[in-house]
Amino acid sequence: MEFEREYLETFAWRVRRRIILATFRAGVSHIGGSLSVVEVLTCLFNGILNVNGDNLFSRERDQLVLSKGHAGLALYAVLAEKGFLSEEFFEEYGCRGETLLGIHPELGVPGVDAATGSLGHGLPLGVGLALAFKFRHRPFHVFVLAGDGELNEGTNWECLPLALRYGLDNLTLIVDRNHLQLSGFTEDLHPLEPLGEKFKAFGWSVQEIPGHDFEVLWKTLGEAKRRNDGSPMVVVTKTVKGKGVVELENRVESHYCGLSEEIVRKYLEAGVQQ
Ligand SMILES: Cc1ncc(C[n+]2csc(CCOP(=O)(O)OP(=O)(O)O)c2C)c(N)n1
Ligand SMILES: [Mg+2]
Repeated sequence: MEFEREYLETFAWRVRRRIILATFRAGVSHIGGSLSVVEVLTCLFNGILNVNGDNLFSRERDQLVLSKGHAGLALYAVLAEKGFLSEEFFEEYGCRGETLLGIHPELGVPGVDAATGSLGHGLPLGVGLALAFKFRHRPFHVFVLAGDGELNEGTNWECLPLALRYGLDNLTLIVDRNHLQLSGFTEDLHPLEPLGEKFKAFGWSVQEIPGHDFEVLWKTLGEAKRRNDGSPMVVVTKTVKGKGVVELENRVESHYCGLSEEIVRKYLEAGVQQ
């Protein structure tokens, strides 16, 4: 697909609407970290990943590991918006009964490539998938989407040298740099800066970009996928936790909370903000 800003903006608005309504129905969700990755996921599923309705369960295509699995609702909302999940199935989110659509992504959900939720395992898994593609001469790309607080897990840092050693230019780590983790700001609790410099010191290519800007995201993620330079890459997307719902933006409480009817109504009435 060509870059179409208006299409992407409308898609993202509709994804946020799904996240908001599903949270309202469920009573509570990891809404803050779901809202901060909407633009990234919107780009990935509208032209970056070669996923379509016919290859949802396949390993013979690009793979996405949603390492910050607590944002599963954002992924489901995108999959539903693409028509990859039925409306009935999407509405199972948050219901207490038997469903595959729980808080964290599970294999068996169409379009979910990795079961995640225990933080710190997505990047090691992504390294393995990218290595397998290299060994088997497959032309596919692996994207791993991780939280910034998630980088507290040592497993992320342990596999950086391995990705470099095997020249995994078919692997891109996206870090959702919203500066908040579960109980506070990352720089107060477990400082990460200078984050880009740290990845560079491991020999990775680094891009630090605004994470809600479609034009920049589209260009950066597209180039990340096309590269062929023998080095793994990290794209640090500077985002706002709770993005799109003013009452939640940049607030610790937005990590896991519910929404008032008034907030839901306000969002729906505001419509797409171009
Ligand atoms: C191994 C592990 N420890 C703890 C948790 C609980 N937990 C869920 S989300 C979260 C905070 C993650 O922060 P961040 O990665 O910055 O997520 P975001 O801001 O994108 O929501 C924690 C500690 C977990 N899921 N897995
Ligand atoms: Mg965070």
